[in-house]
Amino acid sequence: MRKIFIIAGIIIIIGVGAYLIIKQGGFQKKLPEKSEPPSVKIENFAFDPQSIRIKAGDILIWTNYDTAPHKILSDQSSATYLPDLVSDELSRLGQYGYKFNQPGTYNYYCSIHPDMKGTVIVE
Ligand SMILES: [Cu+2]
Repeated sequence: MRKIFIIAGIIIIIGVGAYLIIKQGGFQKKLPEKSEPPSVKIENFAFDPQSIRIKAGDILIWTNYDTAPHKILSDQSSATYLPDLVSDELSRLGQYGYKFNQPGTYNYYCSIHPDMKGTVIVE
């Protein structure tokens, strides 16, 4: 008879312990945050965000959501002109990626619509 109480006690303790662990999310392994590459949307003839902050070594991805084509070009009049930052004409859903290696502030624009301007701040 005594054995039954001991076994019942053990079962209750295990049950309560398991409940507390589950409640605290002990069994839910937190997945590391997905590190999506930084990205800029081209939409309605504008860069969104217009100014983006990234880390040195990051690859920034531009995606064109307009039906009109856009072409990304580094600002030649800027002290931080990047001669190799130049995309093809991006058609709808076309993408361009550029790896920023050096910290600094980089201005770019769309060579088809020069009023479209954007800034990349590399930290
Ligand atoms: Cu454009």
